[in-house]
Amino acid sequence: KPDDGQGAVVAERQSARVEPPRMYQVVLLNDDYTPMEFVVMVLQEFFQRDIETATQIMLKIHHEGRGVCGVYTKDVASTKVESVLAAAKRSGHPLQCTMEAA
Ligand code: TYC
Repeated sequence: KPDDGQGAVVAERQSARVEPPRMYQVVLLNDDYTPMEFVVMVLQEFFQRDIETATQIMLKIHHEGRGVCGVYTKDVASTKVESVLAAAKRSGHPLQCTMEAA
């Protein structure tokens, strides 16, 4: 009996359904004014980093100009960027935070 093609269609739909979501890096940018302690606090508070890892990431940003804080789905990354920018603004620091496709 000839193949009606339904199996392939179902298989295709199933594989499409489990495609992993696109991921986004949340990136912090260096500046000359934001205190190092504030950046470490941000990395602990919003990115669940322990103090040693947070300090390492902060220093990498300080020396290299930018650094990845974490990789998340689009909605989570976007919320983290907004939270960081709000906290920086509230504290009067010029800290900049962006997201980019991983
Ligand atoms: N460069 C800042 C200073 O010397 C520290 C800093 C690190 C600022 C990381 C922003 O994303 C940043 N106080």
